[in-house]
Amino acid sequence: MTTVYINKQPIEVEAGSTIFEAAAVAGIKIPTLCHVENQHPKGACRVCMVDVEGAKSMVASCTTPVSEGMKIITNSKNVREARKFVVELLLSEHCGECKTCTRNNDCELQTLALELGVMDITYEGEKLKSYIDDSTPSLVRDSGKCIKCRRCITVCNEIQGVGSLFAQGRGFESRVGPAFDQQLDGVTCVQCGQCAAICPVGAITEKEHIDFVWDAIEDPSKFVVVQTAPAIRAALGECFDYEPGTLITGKMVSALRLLGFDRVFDTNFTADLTIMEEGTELLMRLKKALVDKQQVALPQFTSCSPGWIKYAEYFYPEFLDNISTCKSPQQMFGTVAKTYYAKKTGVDPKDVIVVSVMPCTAKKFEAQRPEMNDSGFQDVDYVLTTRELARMIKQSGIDFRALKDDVMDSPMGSGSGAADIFANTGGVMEAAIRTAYEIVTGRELPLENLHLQPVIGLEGVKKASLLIQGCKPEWSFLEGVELKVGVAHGLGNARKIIEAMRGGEEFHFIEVMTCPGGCIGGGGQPRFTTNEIRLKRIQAIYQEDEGKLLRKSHANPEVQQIYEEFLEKPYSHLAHQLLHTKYKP
Ligand code: HC1
Repeated sequence: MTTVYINKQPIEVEAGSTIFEAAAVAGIKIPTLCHVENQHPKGACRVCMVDVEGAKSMVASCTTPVSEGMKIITNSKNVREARKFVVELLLSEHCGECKTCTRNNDCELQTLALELGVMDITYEGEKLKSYIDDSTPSLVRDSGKCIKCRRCITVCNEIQGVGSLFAQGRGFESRVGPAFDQQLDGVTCVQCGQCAAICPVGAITEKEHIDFVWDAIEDPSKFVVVQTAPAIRAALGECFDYEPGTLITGKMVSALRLLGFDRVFDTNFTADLTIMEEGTELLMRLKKALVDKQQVALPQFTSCSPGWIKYAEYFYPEFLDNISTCKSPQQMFGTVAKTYYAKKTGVDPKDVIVVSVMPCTAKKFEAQRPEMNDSGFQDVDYVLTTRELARMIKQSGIDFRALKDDVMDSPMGSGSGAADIFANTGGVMEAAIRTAYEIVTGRELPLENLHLQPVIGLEGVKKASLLIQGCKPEWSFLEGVELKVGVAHGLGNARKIIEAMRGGEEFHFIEVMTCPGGCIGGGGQPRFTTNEIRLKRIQAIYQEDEGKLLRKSHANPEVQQIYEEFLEKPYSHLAHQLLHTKYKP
């Protein structure tokens, strides 16, 4: 341990800590615009300046390690003036018009300027050029608002391992973006939006669908249905000042009705449907490999996270056959809304508009993929992020906190606890095992054994191995098989598990979620997500699961109903036609 003095108070910190970390231990907040949790500090923004006795000049606290007896001042006129100076310089070239910026009142630079008492920009000079890149369906970049803090570069390269954003140029000409000033659609961007979630200003944001959705709602010829992803219910409340991890499912349903949607449904319904289809697919692959001795692509990868699909297309096209052919629950929902539901209710499918509320920016891209039109129309029309839904609720003047709880419409509004946990890393795996166990053994999985502990939590790569015993006669080929499963969240971790696989490690089934923590940490979720917040959202999702009587996908009566009335059985011809797809390199 090392003893340092912060503002004259002695404090013991771990040797090798930075001043920034030591101050946090002492409960002192040092402002920063470039820090990324658990990542090597970059010292890019220079806002975290502190005085150190004996140093020639002020130092950036995030890159300066502590030493024994170091005397640090974090709060003095000098320090405050230095930070104010840095913020003024940033503002002097920043061409953000706060009044019309989507980040107004939610901007770290704006907040810091206010906190530091910046009332005037003394250094007015040339402004950055505003170059707008809206080349992808999901994201919009505005170079004029970029403060070059490099947080987006850190998440894109060091956490996601995608490598689409870099710093380039020098001095006033320096800028952040894809190499050689290309647009995002010209590089390997997977549109996960982790850059948009961590950007301190309005330089990278989701491409808004709000106005399209308002137009659809106000068009009397349209029947507008909305689906909400599992992760929304554990995070939307943060936009209305609830503590992270507060479940607001019932209020969310009420708000969606007040916004004017004709029906309010749950993506959880199709998450349960996904388990039926994806579980069947896995069992078929295993049968082909073990009984028919056919060459079959194993392990099977999950397919619900569109950033992961895009990542595999760019970096691991040789594994595309390993990805489950199931569409994601979002896309399955769109397809059955425009076929099964339209037919059942007598609405012309051409008039059905499907809106999704997703924690994910890449879902906007997924909805527009050319493969996603098996209903005869684009299956999902518009995708709102959690943040966009919050903006719509605020635009409409709804007092969210005062709303009463409501429930989703039926059918297609019921989801099991297994569907809820899709929102967390490890959740799809656990949901699949809950169902596969009962199908294969014919025995009920006791409630106390529902959680698959080794795949729960924020470890980047998780593994479990399950010995299959007591199979029904038709599944006897699985008797004694040790099922090996893996879970990765964050694309950097996906790379690790794939490389382990390439190195000879055996898996049968692997869940990959694009974003750290899974969808609860998606690029469209309320800012700013830390691991502490991720854990609180995860806790809320398990609370939702544990509070339900219905906790297994195959037991969902609405799922049983759609098979009886429409799809016939999992993996049927019609199910294959509507719910499955094939990704092309
Ligand atoms: Fe997800 Fe999914 S869980 S991908 O993380 O499979 O976005 O929440 O909706 O489609 O159900 C996201 C969340 C979401 C899909 C489901």
